[in-house]
Amino acid sequence: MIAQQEINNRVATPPAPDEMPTGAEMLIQALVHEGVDTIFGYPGGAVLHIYDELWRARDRITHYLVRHEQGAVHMAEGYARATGRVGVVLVTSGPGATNAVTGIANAYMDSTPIVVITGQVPKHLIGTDAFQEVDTVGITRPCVKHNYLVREARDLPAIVREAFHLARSGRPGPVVIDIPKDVSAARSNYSRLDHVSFPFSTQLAHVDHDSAREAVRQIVNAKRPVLYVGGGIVNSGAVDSLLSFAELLHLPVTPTLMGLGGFPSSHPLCLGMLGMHGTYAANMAVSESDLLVALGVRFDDRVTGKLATFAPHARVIHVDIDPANIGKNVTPTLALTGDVGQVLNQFLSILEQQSEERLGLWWDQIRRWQLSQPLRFSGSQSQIKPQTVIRELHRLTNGQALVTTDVGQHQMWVAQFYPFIRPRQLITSGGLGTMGFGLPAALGAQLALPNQLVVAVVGDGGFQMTNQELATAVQYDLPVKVLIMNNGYLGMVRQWQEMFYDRTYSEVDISVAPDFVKLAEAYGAAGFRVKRPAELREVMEAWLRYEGVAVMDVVVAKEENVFPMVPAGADAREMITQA
Ligand SMILES: Cc1ncc(C[n+]2csc(CCOP(=O)(O)OP(=O)(O)O)c2C)c(N)n1
Repeated sequence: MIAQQEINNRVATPPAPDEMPTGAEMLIQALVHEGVDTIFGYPGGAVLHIYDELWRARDRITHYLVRHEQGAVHMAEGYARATGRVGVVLVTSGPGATNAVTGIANAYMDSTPIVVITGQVPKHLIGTDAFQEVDTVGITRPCVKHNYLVREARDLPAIVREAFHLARSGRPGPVVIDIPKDVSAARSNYSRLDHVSFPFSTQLAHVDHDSAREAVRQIVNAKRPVLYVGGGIVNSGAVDSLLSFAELLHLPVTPTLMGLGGFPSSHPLCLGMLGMHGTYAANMAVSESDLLVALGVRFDDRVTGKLATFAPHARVIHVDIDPANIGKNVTPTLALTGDVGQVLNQFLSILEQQSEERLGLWWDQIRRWQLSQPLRFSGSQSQIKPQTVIRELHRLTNGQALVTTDVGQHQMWVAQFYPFIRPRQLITSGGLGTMGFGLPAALGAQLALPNQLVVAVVGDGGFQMTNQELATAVQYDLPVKVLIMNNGYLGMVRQWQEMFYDRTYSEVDISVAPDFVKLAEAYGAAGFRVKRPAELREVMEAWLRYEGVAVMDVVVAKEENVFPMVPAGADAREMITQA
C-alpha cells in the first residue's frame, strides 16, 4: 500500500513541464530497466532525439554502429541466439526501417527474441508521404509477434516493458516499436517503471496430466518410435530433459537444422539431421516409424517433403508452445500445447525406470540404414572438397567453435559435417534462408561471448551481401573468423539447375568477385587464401591462430553437390544419395 504521505507528496509536487522527461529519456530509462546494455543501430533524422539521449547514457548502454541496418538486426539475432537474451536494434524511419525488414522476418521465422525500435516522421506528417516516411507498422505486421506505433510519450515505459515480455515469452520473436519524432521529443509526466501495470500472465501453459500420461503410454508401447526435435528444444532450455528422456527409453532422435545441438550429434541415439539434406537413416526412420514424437518443431516443408507421404505409418504426438503451430501442416493424433521442457519433465515424472534393451529390432534396422548409406563424399588430390573443409574445421577447433552460416550449400555441409554438441552452438538462418546472415550474426554472438571462438562459414555469394560489416568487426575489435567457401557460383541454385534444369546454369556464375584477401585487408582485417588440398591445414591453423578479425578464402571444387537430397516436394524415400 502506498503511504498517504507519499500520495500527498505526489499530488502536491507535480514536476514543472520543462523538468518532465522527454520520450527519448523515458525510452532509455525503460531499456536500462529491462537490463539492456547493448544496442545495434544506425542513426538518422527521425531518431536524433533518441541518439542524443543515448549518448548521455553511454556509460550504461553501449551502442554498436553497424554499416547497414540488415546487419544490425542479424547482429541482434546472433546476440540473442547465443545467449537467450533479447537483442535490441535502433534504426531510423523510412529506409532505415525497410532495410531492417529482412532481419525482422528472419527473427520471426526462427523464433528469435528481438526488440526493434524504429523512428517515424512526426505524428502530424504521418500519411502525407513525408520525407523518409513508410508505414513501418503495416510493412512489418505479418512478420512480428507484435508492433506498436507510439502516440504519447507517457506510454513508452509500459510499451517497452510489454514489448520485452512479448519478445521473450512463449514462442519468442521480434517486436517493433515505431516512435514518431515528436513523441521522442515530447515532455511528459513520467510513470515510474515499478508502477507500470503488466496485464500479461507470466505462467506457461500447462499440459494436463491425462494427456501427458497418454503420450507416455503411446511412446512406451510404440515399436518404431522416433523423436523429431527442433529449435523449441533450444529455446526452452530442454536439452537435459530431452537427453534423459531419450536415454531412458532408448529412443532414436533426429534434429532439424534449427534443432542441431539440442541433442548431441555425437550421441549414439542421434541419427543426424532429417529432411531435404538429412541423413538416409533419419529420413528412412521417419518414413518407417509407427510413432513420431515432434518436440518444438513446425513441420517445415524442407523437413516433410511431400506431406501426403510424410511418416505415412506413424501416429504423431506434437508438443509445441505455440498453438498456431499445432495442426498447421500435419494434424497430430495427440497435441500437447506447452513448453517442451516442462512437458518432457512431466513425461519423466510419469515414467518408471526402463531397461536399455528396448526396441532391439528397430535399432537393428536403423543401424543397417546407417551402415548402408552414411554421409560420404569422394576425396580429391587436386581440388579442395568443401566437406573436407568443414571436417578440418571441426578437427582444428576440437568441435568447440560457435559456428554461424549464410544460406546455401556450405550451410548444409556445416550441418552435415560439423557435429554440434551443445545448444546455441550453431546459429543459422533456418526459416527465411537469408543469404548474408552469417557475418553479422557472428559479430552479435562474439560480442555476447567474448571468450568464445566464433566462426562464420559463408558462401562467396552470401558474404557479398553483408561484407561491409567487416568494418564493424574491426571497429569494435570482434575477432571473428570468416571462412568463405568460394566455389565461384551461387552454389545451391547451380546444384538445382544441374539436377533439375538440365544443367542450364542461368545467372549463377559469380566468378567476377573481389579479391577477398585484399578486401579483408582493405577493412583492416587479415586475409588468408588456400587453393590446394595439401595447404588446407596449415592455412586454416594460421587463420584460426590470428588474434584479430580474419577472413579465409577457401577456393573449393566448383561443382560439388550436397547429398543426400530429397527433391523438393518429393517422398523422403525418393532420396538421391549420390551423383
Ligand atoms: C537474400 C537471398 N537471395 C536469394 C536466395 C536464394 N539462394 C539460396 S542459396 C543461394 C546460393 C548461395 O550462394 P553462395 O552464397 O555462394 O553459397 P553456396 O550455395 O555456394 O554455398 C541463393 C541465391 C537466398 N536464400 N537469399
